[in-house]
Amino acid sequence: MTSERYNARESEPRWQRQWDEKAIFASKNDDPRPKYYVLEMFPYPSGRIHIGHVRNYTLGDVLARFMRAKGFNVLHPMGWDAFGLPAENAAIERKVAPKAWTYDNIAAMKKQLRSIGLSLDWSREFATCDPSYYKHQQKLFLDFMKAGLVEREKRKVNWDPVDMTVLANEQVIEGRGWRSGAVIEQREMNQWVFKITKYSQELLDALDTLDRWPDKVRLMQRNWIGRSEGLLIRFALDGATTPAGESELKIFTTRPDTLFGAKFMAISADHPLAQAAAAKNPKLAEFIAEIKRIGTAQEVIDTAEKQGFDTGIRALHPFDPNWKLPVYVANFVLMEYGTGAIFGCPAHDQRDLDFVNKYALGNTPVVCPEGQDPKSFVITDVAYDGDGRMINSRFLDGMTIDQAKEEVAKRLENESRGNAPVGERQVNFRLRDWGISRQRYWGCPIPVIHCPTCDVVPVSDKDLPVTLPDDATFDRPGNALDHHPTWKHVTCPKCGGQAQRETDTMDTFVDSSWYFARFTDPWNETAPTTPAVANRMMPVDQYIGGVEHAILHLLYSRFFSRAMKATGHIAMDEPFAGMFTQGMVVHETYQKADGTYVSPAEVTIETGDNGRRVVLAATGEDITVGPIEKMSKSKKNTVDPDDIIESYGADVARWFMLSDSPPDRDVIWSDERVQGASRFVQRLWRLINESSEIAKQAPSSRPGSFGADALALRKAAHGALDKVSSGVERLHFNVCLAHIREFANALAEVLSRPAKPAPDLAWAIQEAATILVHLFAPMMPHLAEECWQVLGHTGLISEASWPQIERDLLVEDSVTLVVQVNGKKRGEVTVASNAQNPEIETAVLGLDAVKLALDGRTVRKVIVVPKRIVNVVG
Ligand code: ANZ
Ligand code: ZN
Repeated sequence: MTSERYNARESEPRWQRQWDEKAIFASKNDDPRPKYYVLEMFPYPSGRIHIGHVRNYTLGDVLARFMRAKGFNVLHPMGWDAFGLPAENAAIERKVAPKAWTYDNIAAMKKQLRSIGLSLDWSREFATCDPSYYKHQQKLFLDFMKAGLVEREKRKVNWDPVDMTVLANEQVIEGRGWRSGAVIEQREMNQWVFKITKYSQELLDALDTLDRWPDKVRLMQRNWIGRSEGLLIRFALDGATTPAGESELKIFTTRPDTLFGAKFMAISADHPLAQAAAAKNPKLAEFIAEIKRIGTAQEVIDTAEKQGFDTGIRALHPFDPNWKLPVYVANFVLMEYGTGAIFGCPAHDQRDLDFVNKYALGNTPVVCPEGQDPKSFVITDVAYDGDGRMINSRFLDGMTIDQAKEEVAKRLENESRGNAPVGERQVNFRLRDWGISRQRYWGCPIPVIHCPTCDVVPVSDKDLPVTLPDDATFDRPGNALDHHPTWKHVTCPKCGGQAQRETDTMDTFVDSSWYFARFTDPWNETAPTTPAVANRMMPVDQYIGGVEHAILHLLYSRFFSRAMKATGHIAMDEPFAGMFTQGMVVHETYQKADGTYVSPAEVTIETGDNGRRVVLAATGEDITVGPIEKMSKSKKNTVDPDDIIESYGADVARWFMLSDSPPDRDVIWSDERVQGASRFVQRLWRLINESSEIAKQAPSSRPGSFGADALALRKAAHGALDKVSSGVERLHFNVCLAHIREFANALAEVLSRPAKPAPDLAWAIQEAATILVHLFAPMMPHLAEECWQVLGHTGLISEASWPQIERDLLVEDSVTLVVQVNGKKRGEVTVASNAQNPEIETAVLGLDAVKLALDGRTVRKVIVVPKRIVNVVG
């Protein structure tokens, strides 16, 4: 028996080398076994792995190793989401080329990833900044263009005057650039867009089919797509008040039932009517300029105070030509949604209510909650958006909201002005086309050429990839591609004249929208995918990543699959059959008396009778323990995966990550608990070594029968096997770990008995130890390899099959009977060993296999041969 401690530092690299040398995690595309594709969101090569990565990749690795043992051809690849701003910032700050910076980081992080012991197929590795990857992305762009899924559009964009780039709305925080902090300006620019809105309805509908996605993610996508059904209404304008050439105002509303509660109209600052009115009204022009300065990004609009300016124009109520409504320019109306104009009903919309209260326009409630007296129902500060009956609404009075909506729609549809109906039912989506142009160097070049004669000319396939120049300079702000002395100057492929390359590069979200498809055949040099292979290996069976990507990344990927299907690169709509969002790794924060943060590595924690005392290790001064928060550099509450692996080993880090909370919740990093995991590793090591001594005395073949002690241990082993198997499939890892601990305790108890075990028990101990190693192998693969050897097994456990569950051990005192139909075996049934015949008959006749074999015939007789066979005659 060994008294040596398990030495992770010595063992882990040794097994990692063996796995590598035998390339056991490389999956083959022509492997005939059923495939299983596990994917974790690939990392951005920032330079170092952080603890969140360790958690993410450990979750995926457990599943990958388990499915491999279950006999699947597991695809578990890894790559690098390698384009993006930080590389350019490094170039500016440290004078290193973005390419060198990126690839150095990749090398460093790859080394770190290897030390975690992940079962990855590195033969498929690529970085999105490899020309051999983005070449195919350029091809996809051109194919999408031919298919009408790419367009050039004048767009109002968020312009960051410091970073000199266009920002997405999400990158604008309180009106400022997320990186630079500069006040964002609105600019009209020609942008390349992907026509994701062609799929709005489809992307929405298909959410219902994604039953292995978290509900919250589906809800977030649903809201982002934002489908609403409503009515487009053409309001006539009072000619006496209206600028020449304007005669009507189109609005979109989801609440046509509230028309009789209307108090004002509001239009966007970008609305043509606003422009027309401002031409003759300098005060209005000034107001418009002011609200444009603040910006119309959603973020800004939601938080800014509601403001308006009366244009003097009056609109006529569609049901009463004598009812005139003032038309305001308002800062909360977006030009990009609906028609850029609304009618305001303050009693039933909070925003409208805030607005009228500010400008003293009053309100009239038109929906009265059930049970309220309409006469006393008044609205002051809080709008009512619930159910009820129509009031103060002429012919709508007494109707429900739905009835009123229908009535208004019907009447206005049937009324016409000019040659068009006044009302028209309409479906609107919040989802906008995806603007992918970025005025940045370190991204995938957009493969088109601008020719003064021929306009936009696509680069031909044979000229792909359009590669980035290596000698770009970053000594002045703006797009280094644009500044490059020669790169953009080319001859037009069509007319041979002088022309210029597009200098915009693609949004990095494009890079991550199809990498999972590329992983299926990254060796194909001539096409983005090999459809036959991609269609076999896709979709990803289990995708795992942070909830921060729940909207954009997943939606863009879903769009890409559809666009790639439309252009013949893959055959499926949905790229991810299963989606899992993991929680964060969080940690206490530590602060000195002066408020500055110190890192966990700098403090010592003393646990005594008076509770915990935290002091600064260097000086002994008291440290205040602050709230538990997401690990971040600014709060200094991070732990470095390298340090953890160096002191405890990867297996301990992996075990800890999995044990302490459900994978979709946050896990609190705690040194004490990590030490607990470390002690458990040593305990398992002793347990397996002790078991191996006994195993040597076990009979070489399975005993014919088992005594009570052996049976009890076997039941514990197969029970644990059953629970862990189903737990891993559902990613309930923390529950699995609890079962493993419990089973280890049961085995330890048997080993602690003084008497020498009888042969049947020795056999059961050997079996139990082997099962135990199988169970923790996905979580602690290095320790498992070492234990596998100790138990005398040959080969690697990473290549071994998952043990067979003996189901009859799962049922308390049960027997398994062979079930026959007309003498032919159709299955088995496990029943309590004292079960009576009627009970057995019911169980047998309930089996699908029996019903199938009977094929509708009536049962004539059921013969039970006790403890052996049941024959159904029919
Ligand atoms: C009158 C009304 C009365 C409205 C009421 C709401 C409540 P969703 O569900 O998001 O589609 N709206 C329409 N276009 C807008 C724009 N460009 N900018 C800002 N707001 C706009 O919301 C549709 C509702 O949002 C519409 O219905 C309109 O206000 C407003 F008691 O019309 B409603
Ligand atoms: Zn030309």
